[in-house]
Amino acid sequence: MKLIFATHNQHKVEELKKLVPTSISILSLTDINCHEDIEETGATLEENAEIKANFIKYKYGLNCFADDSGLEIESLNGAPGVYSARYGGEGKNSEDNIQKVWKELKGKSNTKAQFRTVIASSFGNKIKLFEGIVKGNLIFDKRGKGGFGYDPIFIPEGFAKTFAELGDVVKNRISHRAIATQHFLKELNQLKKS
Ligand code: ITT
Repeated sequence: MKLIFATHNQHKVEELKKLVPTSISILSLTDINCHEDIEETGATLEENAEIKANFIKYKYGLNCFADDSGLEIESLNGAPGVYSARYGGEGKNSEDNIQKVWKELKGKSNTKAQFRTVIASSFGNKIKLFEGIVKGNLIFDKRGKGGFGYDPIFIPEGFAKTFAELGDVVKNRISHRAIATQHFLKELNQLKKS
């Protein structure tokens, strides 16, 4: 089965490919020759995930899914959340985003944060949403070379290393994206049976 993943983020595509069974081949927007930047105008992760999935549905008439993810920091009332990609400026630059997190957290002792992913699937005329959350703590230095985005400063609960240090295998077992993908795969299995 072929599934379109409505994202331009190659890191996400690589993670997803490792999360789904080999019977499902994941095609990114680049793979279907869609190079447009889909404007994420929603006020929530849910709205943005739907916007991305609907864009592909209406433009190409293809079944697809999209994920919108963000880092939600407790002492910043859930910021950057839906604005995680451009928190440090328009460039979508991970280094700038991390610097901005550190600046906003300065002087705060509560470093609790969570990553949240919302997957929107669009099959036929139905949109469905699936959520995944991983809780953890932020640190004030960058550790590790794996992952992407905020991974070098995020230590998931129950671990002593950042997502960037833990690497793909562990991240893909416990991450926000892995949990949301498991829910989505259950739904796919139901669809196949019906
Ligand atoms: P698409 O919209 O094309 O899917 P994007 O990079 O803009 O790609 P999101 O809006 O979902 O993706 O994600 C917002 C930002 O949150 C992203 O750019 C990263 O900085 C961060 N992020 C998302 N998932 C992450 C993860 O698993 N680990 C670390 N940071 C992550």
